[in-house]
Amino acid sequence: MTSQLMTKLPDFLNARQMDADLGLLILDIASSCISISDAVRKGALANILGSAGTGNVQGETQQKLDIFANELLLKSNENTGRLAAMASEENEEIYPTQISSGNYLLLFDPLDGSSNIDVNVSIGTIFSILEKKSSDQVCEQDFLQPGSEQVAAGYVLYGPQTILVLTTGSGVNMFTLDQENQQFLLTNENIQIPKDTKEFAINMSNMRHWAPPVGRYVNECLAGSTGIRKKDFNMRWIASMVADVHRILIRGGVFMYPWDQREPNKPGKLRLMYEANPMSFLIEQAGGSSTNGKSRILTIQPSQLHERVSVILGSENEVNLIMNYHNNNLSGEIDGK
Ligand code: AHM
Ligand code: MG
Repeated sequence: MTSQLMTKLPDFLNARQMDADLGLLILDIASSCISISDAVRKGALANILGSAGTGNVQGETQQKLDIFANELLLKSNENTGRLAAMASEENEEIYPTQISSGNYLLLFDPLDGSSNIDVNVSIGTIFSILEKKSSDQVCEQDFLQPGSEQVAAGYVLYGPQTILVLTTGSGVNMFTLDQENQQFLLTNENIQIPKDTKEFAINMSNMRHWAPPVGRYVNECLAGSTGIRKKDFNMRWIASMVADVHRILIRGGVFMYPWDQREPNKPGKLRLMYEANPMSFLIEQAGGSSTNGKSRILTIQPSQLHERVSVILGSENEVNLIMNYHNNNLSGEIDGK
């Protein structure tokens, strides 16, 4: 099909007969991400690479692009009247909008995979949309809803192509940015993740710190066709959750960023509300599964905006196996001896 015949994002949203403000909010986010994509593509030419020399609420050093993407999303969404408030990985507190009467709440990780910015590897923006349920003045409590309450979620991947992946609760669809006309066109409909896989994604350098069920699972994958799994596995780790999840949506696989002993008091590295929840919504809508090892991520009741969570998601049968190892505490060996 030529690009002239492909469905444009606004037409796709109109055909879904969703609440008009929700459709417009998704278009606002898409438009902000086109601007972020332009900056990513200019890189050094726009003096956008390198450290900003500041830190965020997570204690992480901010890159110039983290700050640029964050400011762009905040500023371009604060006067639309569609949002009551926003929350970002880069802001400790919630960000009430100028016209805080909007019905929606937007959460985002403006630039995920920051360690990949300066080495020209894929990065992305992750977003989650909730309804504001109370009529009181907006506060952090309004955001603390389980992921199952999301009305829409998605990400924009800044890779060889810029791709928007979106769910509004009835399947997952992908749109590719037509650079020339600055618009997203529908390129993959109703994505389904294969139930089985031979590919896993985890940062192997943390192996000695993992809990026994994770160690057991990975060791069984590494044992390949002569081991208990009776098949050879492949491994990938891009260190951009957006890019790793995108691969899983396209060809299956399992992604893990589990709790580990480096920071035993934290449940994991990734953030529940603007990383794990939107990705879990997409994965489930595409027929996959997502868990913290014991429970479905989308059922977790958040107690803080920036809370962290252990994440295991992807092909259903594989995630179920890892969950089974956690629930039955079938530890096995971590070091493979
Ligand atoms: P960020 O939001 O600060 O970029 O951190 C999240 C990223 C994920 O995209 C990725 O899966 C993970 O951190 C990689 O972590 P590590 O460098 O420990 O492998
Ligand atoms: Mg992130």
